[in-house]
Amino acid sequence: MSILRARVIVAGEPTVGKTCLVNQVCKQSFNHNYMMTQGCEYNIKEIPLETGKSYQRVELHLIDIAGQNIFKEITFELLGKANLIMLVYDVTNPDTFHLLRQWLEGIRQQNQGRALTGVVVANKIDLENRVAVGPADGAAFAKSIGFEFFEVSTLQGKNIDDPFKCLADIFYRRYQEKVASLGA
Ligand SMILES: Nc1nc2c(ncn2[C@@H]2O[C@H](COP(=O)(O)OP(=O)(O)OP(=O)(O)O)[C@@H](O)[C@H]2O)c(=O)[nH]1
Ligand SMILES: [Mg+2]
Repeated sequence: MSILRARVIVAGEPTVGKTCLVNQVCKQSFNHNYMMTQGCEYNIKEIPLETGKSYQRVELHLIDIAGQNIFKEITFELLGKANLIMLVYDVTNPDTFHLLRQWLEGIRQQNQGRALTGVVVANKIDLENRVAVGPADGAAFAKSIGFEFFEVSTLQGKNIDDPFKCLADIFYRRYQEKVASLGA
């Protein structure tokens, strides 16, 4: 068995639910009150993978970045050395969706020369009556940047493990390709 480690940048506008999502997945806890992230928070999520041949573990090192502008100078450097990206928006707030392109640009600027991919996560789908960004738009955006798309409710725990599992799968596939190319 071997362990692969991936640095994942979790980014998006303030209050979209990044910290809640990470805490729900890593610690099974949900905070109803908004506790603004200052700078960044750091968590590790271990994902066991069924690879057919052997038992494989991927550790996602989650860098949960503060969305608030006031931290931008501090957080810019934290966007670097990324292996994967998780972009999160709030389905009730279209601005948080449209601003994901800017987040992606910022992350790309800090990771020049690295091939980056990841997932787009539409959060708060429990707020059914207030949905302002439909899944078709979310999926189209994700496709346009080569990312996978997931709809989740962190509050209800709905689908929350799926984007993390997907990131682990992507990372493992990439690792296998690298190993294959070295052996060739
Ligand atoms: N209804 C609902 N509320 C949620 C959901 N996920 C998070 N929230 C709420 O959204 C608010 C913001 O959550 P955070 O996780 O702190 O947001 P953040 O994206 O980390 O914000 P910054 O740290 O400022 O970047 C909190 O009040 C949460 O309780 C969800 O799936 N549904
Ligand atoms: Mg936060």
